[in-house]
Amino acid sequence: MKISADFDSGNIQVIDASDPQRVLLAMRPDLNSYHFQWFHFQVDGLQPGQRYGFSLTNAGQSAYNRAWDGYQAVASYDQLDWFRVPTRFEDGQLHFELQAEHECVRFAYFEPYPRARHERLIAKALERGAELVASGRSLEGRDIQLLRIGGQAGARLKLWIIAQQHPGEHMAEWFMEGLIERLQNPQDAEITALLAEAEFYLVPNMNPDGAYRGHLRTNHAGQDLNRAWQSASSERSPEVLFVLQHMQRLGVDLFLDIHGDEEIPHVFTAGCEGNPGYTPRLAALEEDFRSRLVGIGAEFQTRFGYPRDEPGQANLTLACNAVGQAFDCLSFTIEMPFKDHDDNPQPRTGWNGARSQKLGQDVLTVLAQMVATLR
Ligand code: GEM
Ligand code: ZN
Repeated sequence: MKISADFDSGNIQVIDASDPQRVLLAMRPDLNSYHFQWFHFQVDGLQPGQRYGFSLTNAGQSAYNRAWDGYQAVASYDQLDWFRVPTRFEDGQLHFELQAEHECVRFAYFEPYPRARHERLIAKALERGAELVASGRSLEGRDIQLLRIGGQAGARLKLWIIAQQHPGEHMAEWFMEGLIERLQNPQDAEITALLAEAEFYLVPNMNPDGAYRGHLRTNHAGQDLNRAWQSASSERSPEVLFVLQHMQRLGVDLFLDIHGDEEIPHVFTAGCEGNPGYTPRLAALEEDFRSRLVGIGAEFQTRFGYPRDEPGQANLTLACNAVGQAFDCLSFTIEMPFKDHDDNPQPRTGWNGARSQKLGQDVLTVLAQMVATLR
């Protein structure tokens, strides 16, 4: 049996692979940071029919160590169909097992969004008429594409959506893929009407270095990008600086920042209720967005989420709060689960890429309904 993680978004260290029933592994922390939770590795040389067991021995020390309860790891034989495998968290270790059906399998924390797929997503979007507004550079020199879709003469609003500031939150780029696919469908009447009023500024992946390196939360400098929106710098967070400069140049009428949550088994939003500039207008827009997303039958709910910030107590280093405050616009963090959306459990896959894509498309329906009210 051979275990490897030397590939895009790979992360694992082998401690002892001598017992195939209990292979001992550890997650590697983000470079220059103490965070870890993401894992992704390949096992070759399996014997079909045999049962294998794997233990992440440092799960109890991970960034969100309370998140393992109710969590099931994902596996795939072809890197297209990802399914959950029996998993339990016990004595600080995460144990999962597989009855092998093929000689080679991959395991991951969540269905990975590959960098190669990112390149195809960008190329296809450009072929279909998206414009590359600018390309930022990560610390390691990877491209951070800012796309514009729309841009029709009468489109008065600028709607911004960014994803995967936290590199282990791969559901975020799946969401973007679904959203871009729908935005570029010329047969979609709702989208045609929306694009007559608004143009979209999209950053499908904010943190390509972290994603490539198999990080959970930070970039190459160990910086959590979603804590850098008051202090963006070319040394530590050029990814954020790039987007902020274009926002200041172009303006923002709506902002969505797409994330995944390790712990909560639901899709939810976090808003700007703690911002000093929060107003009844913004509160009404938030309420309208949430109730419409529930109303159209999207996989979304409003009962579970983060505790609400007290008035004036928002952390303005977060993108959602910083942008909402600076541009006086509707601004949300959208959170999808690593586990499942328990309002609509799907045990074979849990929450996955396809459900994230669909959520991206459903959010567009709500934006189409609300576009006249955003500003
Ligand atoms: C988040 S986003 C937290 C938003 N919270 C409030 N109260 N507005 C983060 O950056 O920690 C969660 C995530 O990473 O997905
Ligand atoms: Zn996040």
